[in-house]
Amino acid sequence: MADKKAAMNISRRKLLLGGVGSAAFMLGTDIPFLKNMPKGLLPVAYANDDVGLDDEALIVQKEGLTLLNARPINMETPAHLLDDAITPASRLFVRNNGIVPDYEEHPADSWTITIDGEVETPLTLSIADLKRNFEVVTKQLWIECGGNGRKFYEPGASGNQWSLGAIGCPQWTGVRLRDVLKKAGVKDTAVYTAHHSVDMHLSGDPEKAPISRGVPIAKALEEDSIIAFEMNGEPLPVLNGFPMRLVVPGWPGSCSQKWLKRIQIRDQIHDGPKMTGTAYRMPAYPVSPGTEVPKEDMVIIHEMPVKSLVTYPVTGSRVKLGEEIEIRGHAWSGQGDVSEMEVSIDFGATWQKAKLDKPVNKFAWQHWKAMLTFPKAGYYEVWARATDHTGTSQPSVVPGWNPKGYLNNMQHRVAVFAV
Ligand SMILES: Nc1nc2c(c(=O)[nH]1)N[C@H]1C(S)=C(S)[C@@H](COP(=O)(O)O)O[C@H]1N2
Ligand SMILES: [Mo]
Repeated sequence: MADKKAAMNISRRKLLLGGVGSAAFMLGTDIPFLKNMPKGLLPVAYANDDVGLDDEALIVQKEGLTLLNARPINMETPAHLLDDAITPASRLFVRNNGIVPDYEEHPADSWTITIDGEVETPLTLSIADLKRNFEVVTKQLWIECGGNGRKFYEPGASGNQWSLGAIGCPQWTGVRLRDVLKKAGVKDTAVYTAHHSVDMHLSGDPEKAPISRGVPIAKALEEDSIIAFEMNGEPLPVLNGFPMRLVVPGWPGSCSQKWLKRIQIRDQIHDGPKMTGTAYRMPAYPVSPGTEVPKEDMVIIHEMPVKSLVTYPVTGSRVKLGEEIEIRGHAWSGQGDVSEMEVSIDFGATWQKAKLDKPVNKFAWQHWKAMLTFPKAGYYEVWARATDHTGTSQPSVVPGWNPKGYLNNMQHRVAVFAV
């Protein structure tokens, strides 16, 4: 607790250095009597047990995101704020299971990761070692939480009530996970990776990890996954894994361990926290809503399903009757490329093809746009539907119910009023 207090004092200082103007910014609203506020007074709104001041300082770096939970910090991005081709750091969602490590205690230049377990030569590597010994690559890779869309399941599932915004596609710089594993020499006995970090369990118990997941060794050895130390050309944001994280594209975001310290190669399927029970698992067969599925029938999620977003216009927009407007967004699939994008303004009765770009690299989301005119004044919904190269499309209703509310890839609908 003493540590926590110290951390709070540090950020209190930081906040005060920023002045009262920044306090108003941090509150997310104007302070009408700002001129009367004594210099150095800390707004009482911060006297909140749920959010440490340090956390507040991190949360405001994500301006415009919706805070779903403050402990642990979970924030999603409204769809219209995902309009950029490359997601800015400030707009990438945050999904934490535990307490964010104290970044002042973990400077990037002394941080190392260890590769051990079923390998010939265990390795311990700093960022400088990674840069020196391996090819540095930059790729745009989307990352989506397995629970994105959970909110729309009936009956509801426990967990963060993500709507649409637990997705983003920044540009990552790092080294290929494959190259590092090859250097360590993966033994024939290798079955699964196990990812370990330094974020603390909410209970504060240092023996417990909030999350430690992994992937089959074959997935880890594909060329797409990277150990990243930069996002959009800058050090990783603290909330997104500073100073090093995994990015394992195409699979649930939970495979992309943040604040990465160790990759252990195991001779069995990893059984760390959030690998067992119902976590990140789906029923092996379709079940009716509300069913209690036996644990042994729950299987680990691999690829994320095909999905898309409308990022412009924002839902509820008014458009001038007879005027042509551009509708646009992004599409992605854990199966690889999206091959077709369509939009409908008549509740799915007819569909119009959108122009769809190729991805800049595998597992980058693809931009799409369509020009639309509305025939009469009134209320419309624009529905967007992506189809991936396997011929699989997004459903127009919530797909198969499951106990934890994963993999909802229902079509995104935005309301438009033609006036
Ligand atoms: N160490 C650690 N890594 C983690 C998590 C976490 O809580 N701790 N959350 C995981 C989950 S569930 C997701 S969806 C992604 C989210 O990445 P982001 O917060 O950078 O968007 O990080 C993953 N990596
Ligand atoms: Mo997640």
